[in-house]
Amino acid sequence: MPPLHPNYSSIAAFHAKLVNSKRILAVCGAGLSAASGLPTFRGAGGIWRNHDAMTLATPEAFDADPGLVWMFYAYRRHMALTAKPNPAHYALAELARKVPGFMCLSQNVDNLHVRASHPEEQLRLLHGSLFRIKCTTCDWAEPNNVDDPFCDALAAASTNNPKPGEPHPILDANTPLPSVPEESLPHCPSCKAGLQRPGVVWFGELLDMRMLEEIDEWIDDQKVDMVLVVGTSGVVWPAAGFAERARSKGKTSVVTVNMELDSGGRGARKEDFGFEGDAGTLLPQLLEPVIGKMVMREDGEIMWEGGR
Ligand code: BV8
Ligand code: ZN
Repeated sequence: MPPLHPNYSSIAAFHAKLVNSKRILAVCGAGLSAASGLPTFRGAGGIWRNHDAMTLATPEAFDADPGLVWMFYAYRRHMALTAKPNPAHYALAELARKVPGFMCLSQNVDNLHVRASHPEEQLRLLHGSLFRIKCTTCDWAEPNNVDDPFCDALAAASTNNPKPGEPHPILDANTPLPSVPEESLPHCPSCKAGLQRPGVVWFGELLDMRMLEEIDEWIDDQKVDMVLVVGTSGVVWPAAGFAERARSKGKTSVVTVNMELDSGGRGARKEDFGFEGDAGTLLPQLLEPVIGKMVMREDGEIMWEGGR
């Protein structure tokens, strides 16, 4: 279905808008980390053994079977630690350094933005982090725990796939999971009573209210020139609502970067843009006039040539 207006996927038209944009918001989802090899929630990646990932990301699932939910999270911690930030993470971090009026909101809990040295004052992790650990009962928390395995009882989640190219045994519903009794899981070192749990926001849980207020203040402060909506299905609230809120101050370009532009631009306004493909490849190209060309030095250091 042809886009409704000629500029929708025009990189030149997008670049013309980008270089004049002072306030840019990004709302990122699991598709941003796909190029780093991490599965998204929808599609094949969304199924963990025979569980829909969304059903495991709830307080009820954790209460019912903390061992199973912890095995799911321990596996995702291991995957995220093994993964590396991709060029899109680095491009967003460089955009933050070059555009002080850029704010990145991410739904991802994989810590890849932080590992790409994204300036922390221009990053909000809406749904927490796999590497923040907190107590189910008191306010004890450990901000950055990267132990892998997380504990002995969860060691099965931290093994690399013995048969690469085939599903990891832990993903195979026919391979029984080692049982993980609650007493084998780490308890809170402070109150002793609570269990340690992943410091992520589960479905049905509130996001950090102070953070939400800050985001609303940032959006409402002045006109937002551009919202980059990167690799997200836009299903989860309140994250899905920020792009429209940003429009309320005037001509804001909503720029969708997604493997599948499902609506093909239908419903897009004439100031909007849409680019179909892998965010890991597209984003560095789209942001080049401001961030320059990404160069990987011999020592693995990422440099940027040109740009602002
Ligand atoms: C809350 C952490 C108060 C855990 C996650 C209205 C208002 C408020 C709440 C609700 C509401 N309506 C419904 C609710 C309840 C719920 C909700 O939104 N439900 C949905 C399912 C309808 N929201 C909540 O519960 C939130 N809490 O608001 O509290 C409240 C509570 C109840 C009722 C009312 C009010 C808390 C939500 C946070 C949940 N925690 N993560 C964990 O990770 O385990 S969400 C989790 O799923 C991820 O963090 C992520 O946010 C989400 C998955 O979404 P995406 O990131 O978009 O990923 P997805 O796989 O869906 O899509 C990937 C996209 O990438 C696709 O479009 C694909 O095409 C594209 N793609 C793929 N590859 C690439 C690519 N794009 C580019 N390049 C590629 N290579
Ligand atoms: Zn405690």
